[in-house]
Parts: sequence; structure tokens; C-alpha cells
Amino acid sequence: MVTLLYSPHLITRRIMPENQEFPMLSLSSRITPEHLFYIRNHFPYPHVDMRTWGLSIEGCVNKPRYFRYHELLKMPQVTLPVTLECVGDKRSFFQPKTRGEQWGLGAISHAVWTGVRLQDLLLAADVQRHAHEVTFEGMDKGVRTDMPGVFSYKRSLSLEHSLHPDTIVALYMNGKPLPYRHGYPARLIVPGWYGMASVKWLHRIVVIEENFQGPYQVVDYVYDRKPLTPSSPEPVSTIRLNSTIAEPTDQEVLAKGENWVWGTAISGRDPVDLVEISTDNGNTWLAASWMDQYEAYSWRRWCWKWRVTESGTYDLKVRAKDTAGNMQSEMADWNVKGYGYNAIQHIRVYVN
Ligand SMILES: Nc1nc2c(c(=O)[nH]1)N[C@H]1C(S)=C(S)[C@@H](COP(=O)(O)O)O[C@H]1N2
Ligand SMILES: [Mo]
Repeated sequence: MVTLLYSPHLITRRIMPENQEFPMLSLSSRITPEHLFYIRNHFPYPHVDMRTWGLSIEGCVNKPRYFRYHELLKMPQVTLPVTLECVGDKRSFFQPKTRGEQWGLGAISHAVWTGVRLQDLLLAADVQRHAHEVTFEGMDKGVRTDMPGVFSYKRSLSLEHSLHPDTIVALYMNGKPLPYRHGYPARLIVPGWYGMASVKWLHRIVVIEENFQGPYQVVDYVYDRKPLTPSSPEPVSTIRLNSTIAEPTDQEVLAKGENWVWGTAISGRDPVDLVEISTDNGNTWLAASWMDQYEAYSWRRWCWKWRVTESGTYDLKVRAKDTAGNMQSEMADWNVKGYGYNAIQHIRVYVN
């Protein structure tokens, strides 16, 4: 059984379990090719045996169901482009440092996902009236350092969100069956939310009457800002407004003349409608151009032609604005687990 796949094209942040990020420098197409798509695992890869695999729908339902893979493939399919971003993306930029994988810029990637609406599966199981949440269990499991026991990777969503037409059980990524590392044979895709919601190697869906209290729901993936006085911390949900310079990279040396600055912008809330670049450490800003159309749930590439006539040291910054008037800020929203870093990115380049 393969337990480690280890792509040489990615930047490794942890070997076991395997955690690797997309090198933002390799951004060329809007869609991230499979071999460059970031990988975020809590546990070793699970063993998947397709002779016995099925997706069960249980709990507060009148008709418990068990869908075999070929049955899911035959159901009506929807296709959605969705950017996945780990909420730990850019964690290494937090000051003071926080624990966890020290992700740089690339715990984020974009793919086109095809699969079955979760709604269709839940309707087929006939959800009972008193249902409140839906839990999603992956086949991977392991131990934690903070509590005894063996845990599956398991998350929940509200019933309402589970019935949203864009919440899907994906079977394909970029037109091919889901790669094993990305959750084959089936994974949840929760568009607009940070990646932890999109449970890979999905095999059991349980409809429940209460609030799910598993550790990947209430211990991890909450913005914990006051470790000493925990006042019901806010759960992580949608992707925050963010923008990233893919090229040039920090500390790079450029030649005088025309240089392209380019990268991505994203928000899981209101659409991003402006990206601005500064080459003087934030004193003046100029609008970048879009390389991609707006598409819901998707990052958008931008570019900016920089004509540099004088050699020297330049402090470049990028910031995004959304249609609701929000703008990225200079200060990161520091929290204990290092989640949701979206402060304005700052790089230094040297022009010779
Ligand atoms: N079963 C399972 N699903 C999971 C995880 C996991 O460890 N196990 N990690 C989650 C997290 S934190 C992220 S960011 C995304 C990463 O998806 P990817 O590895 O396909 O990029 O998967 C989510 N789904
Ligand atoms: Mo994540």
C-alpha cells in the first residue's frame, strides 16, 4: 500500500503526513495542473478498496442509502470551477510565529470539479424534519497530540448549506477521476470556504440533530485570539479577501526596463474587483489588469507592467479590494493557530 506519494514539483512543508504547496512561481494557467496542486493531509493516506467502497447516507433520514461508485457516476453531474485554499496558507508570515505547517504563498490551487449535488443524495435519503447538521467522514484516520484516541477526518455543515446547489460530492478533478491524493473516489467540495470543509476520501454522511463537536470542527479550524479567556471562538468558514504576487519573488534581482508583476486574487465572500500594486512601499498604488474573467469561487489572475528606469531596491506590495468596499490591510489578524493570513503582501526586489 502506498503511504507516501511525494510530488517533486511541489514545496514540501511536512513529509509525514504529506503536506506540500504549490510553487506560486509556477502559476501559468488559471487551472492548476494535477501535479502542481497543493496537498494538505492530517493523516497518512487511507487504504481505498473499490471492491467494497460505497458512500452511505445515514442518521436522521427515513431512507438510509448506500451509493456504489458506478451509481454515483450515473447520477446527474454538475461542474464548478472552485479554488481551494488552506486556511493555514501564508502562516509563515505571522509574527509572532504560530505552530503548524509553515506554509508560504501556495497552500492554494484551482481546479474544475465535477460531481453529484449533495442535495440530490440527501433528498434520495429523505432527511427527517428535526435534522440540523450533516457530518462528512473521510476514510483517513489517526491520532492527535492533544487528546487520546483515534480520529477520522470528519467535519460538519449546516443542513441548509448541505442543501445548497453548489455543495457537491466531486468525482472528477479537471475532467479526470479524482486523483488519489485529492480524495479518490469522492470528496466534498464546499465552494468559497477554506479547504478544511472539502472532506477527501468521503465514505460516510450522517445527518444529525445536534451541533457536531469533533476536534476538526471545534478544536481546530476556529479563530482563537485569546488563548487564556476562550470566548466561544469564531469557526473558520469563507475564504478571506487576499492577493498574492507570483512573480517576481521576494529578494529577486531584476533587470532595468519592462518587468511583469503578476499573481492572483481571491475572496470567498464578495467578488474581488480591484488589485493594486505599489513599488514604493505603499505610498502610491496603481491598478493591475485582469487576466481572467470573474468567476464565482475562483481565483483571478492579474498582471501589471512595470517600467523601471532606475536601479535600486524596491518594496513591492499588492492589495485587493472587493465589491463591498473591503480592502486588505497591513496588519494580519493574528490568532493562536495561524489561520486566515491575508495581510498585504510585501516583497523586496533589486533592480540592476
Ligand atoms: N479526509 C480528509 N479530507 C481533508 C483533509 C484531510 O486531511 N483528510 N484536509 C483538509 C484540508 S485542511 C484542506 S486545506 C484540503 C486540501 O485538499 P487537497 O489536499 O486536495 O489540496 O482538504 C481537506 N480535506
Ligand atoms: Mo487546510
